[in-house]
Amino acid sequence: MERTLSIIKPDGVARKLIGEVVGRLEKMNVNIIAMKMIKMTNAQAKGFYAVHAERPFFDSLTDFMSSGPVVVMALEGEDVIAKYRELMGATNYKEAAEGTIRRDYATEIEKNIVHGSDSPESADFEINYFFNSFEIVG
Ligand code: FUP
Repeated sequence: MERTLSIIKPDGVARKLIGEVVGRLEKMNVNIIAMKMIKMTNAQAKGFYAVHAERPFFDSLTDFMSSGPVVVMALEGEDVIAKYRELMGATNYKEAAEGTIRRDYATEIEKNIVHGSDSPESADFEINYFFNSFEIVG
């Protein structure tokens, strides 16, 4: 069993795609074990994306991620990190496979609707960044 963090980003929430993303998750063999809507401060977004602090897109990305509400979820299932990243599609939506969330809905490399952890280590950091143990039903 593995866990991962999913975020429906401000563009996904603003475009009323919460149901679409959650619907796709529920069709996969994974369980949503935590879920809430929050609006990050800029500092919280910077803390979340600290691994990207030196990247040229860091300020723009963290401004965007704190620009409106997001839905954060913890998912659990077998091989869920890879499975969920497959459902999301490539970071650059133009390279994302047919039928993926990013291919279907992303409009820019930054505004790509969803986030997913990329390793067990980052999943652990990211889930604990947003949820305490009482909020996880797993
Ligand atoms: P991903 O794991 O697919 O979300 O991608 P990364 O962790 O590499 O990047 C995190 C976010 O930074 C992406 F979702 C979008 C943004 N980004 C840019 O804005 N420009 C880039 O060149 C790369 C990533």
